[in-house]
Amino acid sequence: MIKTVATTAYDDQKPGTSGLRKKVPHFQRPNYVQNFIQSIFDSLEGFEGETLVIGGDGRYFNREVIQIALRMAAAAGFGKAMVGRGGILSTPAASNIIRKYGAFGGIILSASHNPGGPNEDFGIKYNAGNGGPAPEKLTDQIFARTKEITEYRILDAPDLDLDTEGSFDLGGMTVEVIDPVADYAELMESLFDFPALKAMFANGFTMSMDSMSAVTGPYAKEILENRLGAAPGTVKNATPLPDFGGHHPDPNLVHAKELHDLMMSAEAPDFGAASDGDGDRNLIIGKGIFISPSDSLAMLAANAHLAPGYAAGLAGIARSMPTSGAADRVAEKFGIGLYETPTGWKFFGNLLDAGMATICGEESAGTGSNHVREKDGLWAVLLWLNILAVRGESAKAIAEAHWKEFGRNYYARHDYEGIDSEAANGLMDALRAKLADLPGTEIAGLRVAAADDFAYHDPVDGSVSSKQGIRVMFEGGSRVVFRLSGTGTSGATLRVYIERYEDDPAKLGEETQAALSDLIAAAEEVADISTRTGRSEPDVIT
Ligand code: G16
Repeated sequence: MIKTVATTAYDDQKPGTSGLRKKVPHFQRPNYVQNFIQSIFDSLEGFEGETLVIGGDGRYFNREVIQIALRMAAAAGFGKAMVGRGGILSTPAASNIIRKYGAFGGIILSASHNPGGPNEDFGIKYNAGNGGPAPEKLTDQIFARTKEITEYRILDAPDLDLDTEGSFDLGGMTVEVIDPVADYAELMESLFDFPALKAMFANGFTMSMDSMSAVTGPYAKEILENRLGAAPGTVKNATPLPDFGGHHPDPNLVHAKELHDLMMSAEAPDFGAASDGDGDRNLIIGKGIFISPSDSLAMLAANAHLAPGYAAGLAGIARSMPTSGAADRVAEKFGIGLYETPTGWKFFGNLLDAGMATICGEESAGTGSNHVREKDGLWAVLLWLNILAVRGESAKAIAEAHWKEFGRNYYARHDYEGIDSEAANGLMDALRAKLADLPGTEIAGLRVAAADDFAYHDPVDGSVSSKQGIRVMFEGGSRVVFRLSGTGTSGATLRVYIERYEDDPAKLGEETQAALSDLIAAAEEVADISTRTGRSEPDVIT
């Protein structure tokens, strides 16, 4: 029986950079989940009898919300729901399932790299039939709907057993509980030279993969250890836990410090990698060298043709605006398009669908390609492995050769987390107000060449997204970029992105923060960071 339940609208269900993210107790408010899911369905058309994919990263509250989503999907008229066993689907795996089985769309439950647990973060996002995050037009519609919703519809039925694979009936809708890993592993096998990787491991190649007690554990174990023959134990923290073992499942140098320390030690294996809560981010650390996400994008793009799936070359490269310009030089060399988008994977979807870009990447530890419509942590790891296998060189040697050929974009991101929202907005407003006067002036000894608030004109659908980050560009090609994060759940997070290009062969091996010190001073001076935020130092530097 379908019940129609009266509800009261909330005014804070605006999806951010990647869906709606809040603390678990916030999601547990009366009908908070139901309102948002109904608002998604109310904003879609033509899904009667179609398939909906549902899965999440296994964090606390995942199972409860999947049961609600299933009952609401049945009430809304979906014909079928595909759910990962145990409610598990990594974000890239969900994107693949949507595409492979021609689903109408999918609901992915995750707050990505944010911590999990009864008082930590949860999230819900909708992905469209191309497998990618809902475009802004749709998230705006969903938000508008959440503000006026008065009722939702739900099937009155008991919970389904999500731990047994098979087909079940739920009020006339078929629920198929599927193996979360198999389709994804098959896709990876179609893109990369598994026999070559197998041979590399058989010849003694060693690696450490930190799955951070998050969703990629079962994927990484199956692919690296079972299919490619990496030594048992190669994948660390391989069991997804609802609270990620109490850690932040964020693959950066702060939260994956153990891996970093190992990779810098005498006992380091040949290669190190990590992924995040929902499996779409990656961290790449070679023996003795951290590869920044921006550099990783450029190096993967420069070498992708060495993997079977990309042997025909790339159609183009896309990167988010705050990501360094390292990939631009690769695109220039290959004579292919380079697209600069706002932060948020959703902006790559049109370029990928139109065949304009093959590889995309972001400074926030995300890289991916046209194989799905999400960034993909394990994909990046496997592409690196494929390149290492073909070139027979270390990651360090490959990085150094890359810098020699293309020059090096020294790059860092400074995050000021959980700052007062008003102070953060005040800082951005003040910067915005002086943009027109900055060109020609000197800041901390550097002359400003240009300054603007980045706006994106989508070349495919003509849509315009403005206010996407403030750029202060200096003579010589260096820049600082300021934006507020769209993924935090408490207060505001100010991100300051700092970049300097260097092609003097004698200056390619500097320590990053030292190489950027004048720009760091300029960022402080132009934005008054310490006075406005009350912080003398960033919380996280990546
Ligand atoms: C999400 C988005 C990414 C974005 C990142 C950081 O990643 O999918 O496109 O780069 O957030 O966004 P912000 O700077 O606004 O916090 P994830 O891995 O959290 O889904």
